[in-house]
Amino acid sequence: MLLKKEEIQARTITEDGRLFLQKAAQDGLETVWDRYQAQQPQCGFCELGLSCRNCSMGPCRIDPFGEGPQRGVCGADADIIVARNLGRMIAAGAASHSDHGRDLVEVLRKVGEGKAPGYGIQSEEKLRKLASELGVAQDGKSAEALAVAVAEALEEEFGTRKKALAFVGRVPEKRRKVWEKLGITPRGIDRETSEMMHRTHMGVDNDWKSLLLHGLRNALSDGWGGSLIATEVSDILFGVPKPVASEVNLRVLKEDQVNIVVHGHNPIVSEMIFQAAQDPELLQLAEEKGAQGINLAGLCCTGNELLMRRGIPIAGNHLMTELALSTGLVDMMLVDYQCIMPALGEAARCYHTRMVSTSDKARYPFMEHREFRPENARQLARDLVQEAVESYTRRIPAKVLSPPGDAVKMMAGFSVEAIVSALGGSAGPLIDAIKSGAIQGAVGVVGCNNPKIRHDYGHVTLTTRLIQNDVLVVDTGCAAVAHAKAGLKVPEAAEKAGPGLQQVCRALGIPPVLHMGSCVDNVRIFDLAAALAHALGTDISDLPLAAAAPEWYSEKAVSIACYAVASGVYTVLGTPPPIFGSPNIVKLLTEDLDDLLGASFAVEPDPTKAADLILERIRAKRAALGL
Ligand code: XCC
Ligand code: SF4
Repeated sequence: MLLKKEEIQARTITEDGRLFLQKAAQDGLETVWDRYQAQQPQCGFCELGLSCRNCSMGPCRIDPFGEGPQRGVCGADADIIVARNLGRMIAAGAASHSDHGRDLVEVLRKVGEGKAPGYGIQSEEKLRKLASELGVAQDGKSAEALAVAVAEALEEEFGTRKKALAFVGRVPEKRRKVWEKLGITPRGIDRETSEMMHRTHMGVDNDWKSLLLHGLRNALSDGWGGSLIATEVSDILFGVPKPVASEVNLRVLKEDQVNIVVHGHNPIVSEMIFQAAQDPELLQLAEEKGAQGINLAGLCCTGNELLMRRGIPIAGNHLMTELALSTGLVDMMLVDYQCIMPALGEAARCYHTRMVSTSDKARYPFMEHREFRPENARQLARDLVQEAVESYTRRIPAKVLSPPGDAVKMMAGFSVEAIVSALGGSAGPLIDAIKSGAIQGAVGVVGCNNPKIRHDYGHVTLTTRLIQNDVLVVDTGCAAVAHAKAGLKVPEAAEKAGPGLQQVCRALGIPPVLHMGSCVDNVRIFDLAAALAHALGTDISDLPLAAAAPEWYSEKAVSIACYAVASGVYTVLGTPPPIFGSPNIVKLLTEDLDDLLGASFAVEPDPTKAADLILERIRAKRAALGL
């Protein structure tokens, strides 16, 4: 059934999205938007966070109108139930990022042990830096020996033996004191998540405030632990990102080439596919089959990882993953984990696309499973690229629609190291620009897409308004892809910025919106914020900074938002989190946290209003600094 024009326009602001929503409908493909519609109305108790199924005396729900039951079977009230549910969301998000980090540590160790052919140490400098930060002796150790020792020290971060995670040392002292006072210094990555699961079991922590405080600690174990490890070890293994030019949207898929799309999060798989896709023998094979080459493209965060380090083009963000298949041009899609909709395998059956899952812990219906391990990754990647070439010959011409026009140009690769070097070697010029008011402040616009919000509208509207007001935007994840598609990531986009920011961008040759990577790379933003705070001798919460997740959907985003606020950064959420069943918790998170942490949450689905909230906050922080 064809979709009405208005329906399509209401779903997405993107041109390629609109075209392929119709194509998908023509092909009879069900999308995330169709399923979202079929779910209406969604459960009001769950939306408010007022349902609980933590035990088998339940499930229970609290009547928000005060007429029905106000306690679960165990006696838990609205505050306890909302806090427990939020706590478990944080735990799931922190666990996801941190388990991703752990997989990288495993590869680092195997590289050191010589058991991971094809992988290597791309940044020995970062390895050595991390070693000294972790107190690992370097005395003449080879890079390989050091990799093993550093991996061992990182493994300790996951455990239960420490009083504080090593990377808490990067946090400004004032902030560390705040955490100590509140008792939320993260101790062990797995410990905090495990403790959250314990506390939220029936009959354990029934004080909603203490539950939420532990939620912050759990989130900090992600931000200054699991995610940070994921980013640092990725940099060691695959290189520290540097500014790189690339392209974005579905037009990066090429009709005359073998298209391999990587989707998921962990660069362990995508980097090996990247290597294999350049193998001269495989390129030769592609040519023999009539293809002009092997075209690798990314989706979601593993796409961002490849984009940041290799300039590999990106086909789209979260809500585009099904639509990418509907081009009929994807010869193989390789997935690892997180944000891979279980619907994808079945969707691909409409086309010739080979769907391959690669991680033992992430299986999907209608996908074939080919297990990647450090030991076999190089060979398996080669095999799979070869199979993708075979798959190219089985395209179904009647199902192919090549997106017309050109992809949008973009720039990525802004690691902290790259930003500092663009500034001429220190953060000084950035601080000067903030002091002079040329740049009013900086905001991290991050997070997902969500069919509850018009696709990309939240990101692009918010960010455009911020840069117009001389606020530098840094971004990651699906937000970063949205901004790129909207053309905000080329140096010429400076013309869309206010006069001050425009001048800074032109002088440095950078876009007004800087791509800092995948979602684990949000830690880069906090590294930068901590460095600025150090340089000024203040706390992060004193700086004119903010964060926003206008279209978030994932539990990981909840963890990120919580460590952002706990680190001292005011954070505005577009999609309402399931907390509104507890007025006490809403008040704590949106008001009282300001006194405790110097930062709080706001919930504002309208991105224009969200921008105004942020601008107001930045003005207040500037005034307090006497700027
Ligand atoms: Fe997933 Fe990371 Fe969200 Fe995008 S932004 S939908 S978490 S891919 Ni991470
Ligand atoms: Fe119900 Fe309490 Fe069990 Fe939750 S923990 S399901 S509120 S009895």
